[in-house]
Amino acid sequence: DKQCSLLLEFASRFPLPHGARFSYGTAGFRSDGSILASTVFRAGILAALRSLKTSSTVGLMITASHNPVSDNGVKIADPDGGMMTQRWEPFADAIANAPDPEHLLQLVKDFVKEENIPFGGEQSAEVLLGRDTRPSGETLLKAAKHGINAIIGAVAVDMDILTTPQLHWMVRIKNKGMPASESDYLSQLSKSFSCLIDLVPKERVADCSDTKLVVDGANGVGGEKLEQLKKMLTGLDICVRNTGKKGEGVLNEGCGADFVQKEKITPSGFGPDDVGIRCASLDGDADRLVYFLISSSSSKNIDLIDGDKILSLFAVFIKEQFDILNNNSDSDNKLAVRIGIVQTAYANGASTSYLKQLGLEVVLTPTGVKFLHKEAAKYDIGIYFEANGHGTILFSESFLLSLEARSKELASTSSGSESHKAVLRLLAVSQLINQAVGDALSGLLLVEAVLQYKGWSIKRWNELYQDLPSRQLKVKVVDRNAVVTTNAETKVAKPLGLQELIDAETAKHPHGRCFVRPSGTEDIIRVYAEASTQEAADSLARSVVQLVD
Ligand code: 16G
Ligand code: ZN
Repeated sequence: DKQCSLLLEFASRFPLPHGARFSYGTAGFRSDGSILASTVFRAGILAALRSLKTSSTVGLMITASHNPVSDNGVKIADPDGGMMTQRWEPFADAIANAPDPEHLLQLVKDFVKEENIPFGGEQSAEVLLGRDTRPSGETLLKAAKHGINAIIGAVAVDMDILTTPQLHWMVRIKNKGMPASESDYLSQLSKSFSCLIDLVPKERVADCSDTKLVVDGANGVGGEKLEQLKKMLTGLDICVRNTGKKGEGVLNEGCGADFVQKEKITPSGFGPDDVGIRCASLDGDADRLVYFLISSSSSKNIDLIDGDKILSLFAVFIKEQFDILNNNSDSDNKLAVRIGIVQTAYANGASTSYLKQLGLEVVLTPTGVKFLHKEAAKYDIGIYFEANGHGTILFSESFLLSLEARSKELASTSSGSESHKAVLRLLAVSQLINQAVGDALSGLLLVEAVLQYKGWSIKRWNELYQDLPSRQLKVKVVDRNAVVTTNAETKVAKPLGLQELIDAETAKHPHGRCFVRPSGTEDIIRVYAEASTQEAADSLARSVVQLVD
């Protein structure tokens, strides 16, 4: 019929590159940008089917995040703005690797039958498309459009260059029936930020002279968007470097959140003049954020303030609002809340101890946003972060309703009271922070607002706890899947006996902690070790590398 011949015709224009294999990993499909057209075309089909299945708008983002500029990738955002359901990943893999148009069509036909997808033009579908600043993005975006247009009834809406979290936000907000353009996004962020700043206690405003912030934009899309956002903000003096403008440098090269977090040295464009100043780094698609402090002009070393410490800052702030609220309420009017902190095995042990000491519930999940996000969604307020700087805060719908009700009640009984302000701050956080996915721009504004609220310098923030020395190494292996982990990647299940060897090695090092896991993005095994001294962490990591090799 018409649908089948359309799909066959379009597919024939995007042949599978010879010998290539694609897998929808932790962050979607990723590869060299030059061989991705067929994959992105097929991801377009996937997105259109996802939209048909859910009768909602979905998103398709073309980015390879912190990877080199020649790489690219594609991932799908589900109707709630989160990552595409894992249940569909096997189908994604299957169509990406279908050898020819006929096989592709057959896979699609089988799948729509199995999933009961209204197929053949009975229903309409909508896919929002975004891409980062990579040069290969423009052609790949066209391939995605073809994929979407190969499904009758599906419409592609090109949102042009966006950060990954902007696209996820738009999908989420659009499906709530609210205005979801880029300017809606920017105004929601700037409004909720200024609301938080207005709620900074008067006696602390004097401590907030330290408004200067220098941001490394990774020469990617984030720098460009931050330039736009900063025009809408007051009370903050933001200087963006590595904006990606001509002549400033190459995307992610010697800069960006991934570089800064892994290398722990100053990114390009930063130097002795920045000693003592609050600095932050975004990654190439602006879904990761880290802060850093250059403490000496004679060294490239930095004090890194990673995702764990951003998480801790947020946790302190949110917990404090509940303390204010509940200390000022009589016993039968307290607002019960379940706050959950979600980390991965990469979280520095010192951060986990610190958070537990605050009396918070901490759980670990495997690496990858989809796992953390899902766990955080189980709480009234779930705060998740990976050490690499990806994270956000989730408020459950029902808890937001009770916060709003409380806010109304307080507005009539004790407007302007400390309790009222605490509730307003929490509501502003729920507006500022991107609830679809980790977002460096909204995270950065929340960090800035909380620092002003606390009257804290970056140095004071960094002193919340002291990171345990750690070391990450990688081992090239023939088959990374030979290593199978369990307990949120903290233990090895296979090969048998390896965990006992790691345990024995770890026991030799004071405060030792060590785990190994197959990377979800590269053909390697990663080794992480932590101990009371850097030498011990290094030696533990090195000995465990020997065990894996
Ligand atoms: C991807 C993940 C990130 C994770 C990283 C681990 C998303 C959107 N991104 O970038 O969360 O930390 O992979 O990489 O899920 P690895 O498996 O190579 O260590
Ligand atoms: Zn990223």
